[in-house]
Amino acid sequence: LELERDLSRGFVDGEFYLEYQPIVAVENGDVRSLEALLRWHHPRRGLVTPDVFIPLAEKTGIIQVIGKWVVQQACAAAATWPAPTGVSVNVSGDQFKDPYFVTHILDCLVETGLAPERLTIEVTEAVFSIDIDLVCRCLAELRSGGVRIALDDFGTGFSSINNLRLFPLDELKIDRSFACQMLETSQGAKLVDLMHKLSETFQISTTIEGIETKNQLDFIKLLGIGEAQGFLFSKPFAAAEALGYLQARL
Ligand code: G
Ligand code: G
Ligand code: NA
Ligand code: MN
Repeated sequence: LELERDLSRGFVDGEFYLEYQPIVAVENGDVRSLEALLRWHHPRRGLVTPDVFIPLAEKTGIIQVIGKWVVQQACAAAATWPAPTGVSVNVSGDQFKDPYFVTHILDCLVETGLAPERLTIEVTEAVFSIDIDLVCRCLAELRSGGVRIALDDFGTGFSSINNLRLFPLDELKIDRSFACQMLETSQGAKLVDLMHKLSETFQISTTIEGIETKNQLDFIKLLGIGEAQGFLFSKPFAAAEALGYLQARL
């Protein structure tokens, strides 16, 4: 309850900030995008993670305001990065309820000069429990504006294969829990292969999260998975480090 009350004060006081984590091409390690990850430095509790505060921000409704800020910050940052490196932004289902959700994102692109194809909006399957028609319409509008759409945490929670058919998607992110199990059991490996094939069937590119070891990287290369994210490549880093990180890899 204390955290819930503190959200809006903390936001106004500038306690929220973004970190970025690379999404790389499996074949050559090229950085395709940096995923923006929201953090809250609480004055007494220290770092509060999004798993804790996003549900609270949804409950209080302040997610709308914070979510807008995240898109704005991420687009402004990415506009300073060497093209074609993109930025991936997580959005909460509640943000779709804002009638200006799509307009705001497209406006951010115009204002920052970021090419739309350099922005990826990440949604989880939870968004589909909001209002399927609304979400579908918004995603289609964003996509026709050139913005990419990724389905995050695939394979967990509300997963339905039908979502791949119903929603306009460019990227499927296999949840990191699958990367952990991948080399432990043959079923784990088969599941990852299957999800990747499913994604290919729908002409969607595959990203796997949570790659931590060289063995895991070798295995996903073998499967033909296009993109990956995880501690093997980089942990999330401060926004101020993003440009240097990218320039060092040119
Ligand atoms: O990086 P970390 O483990 O803290 O991320 C935890 C979860 O929080 C992830 O599922 C991530 O998608 C989500 N998340 C991170 N930043 C944002 C954000 O800006 N908005 C929303 N809605 N979710 C976010
Ligand atoms: O749900 P989402 O995929 O957006 O969550 C991103 C979260 O996963 C971040 O908190 C990030 O720190 C964490 N993460 C990223 N890469 C790895 C990894 O290789 N291993 C583990 N355990 N966590 C990771
Ligand atoms: Na994400
Ligand atoms: Mn995820």
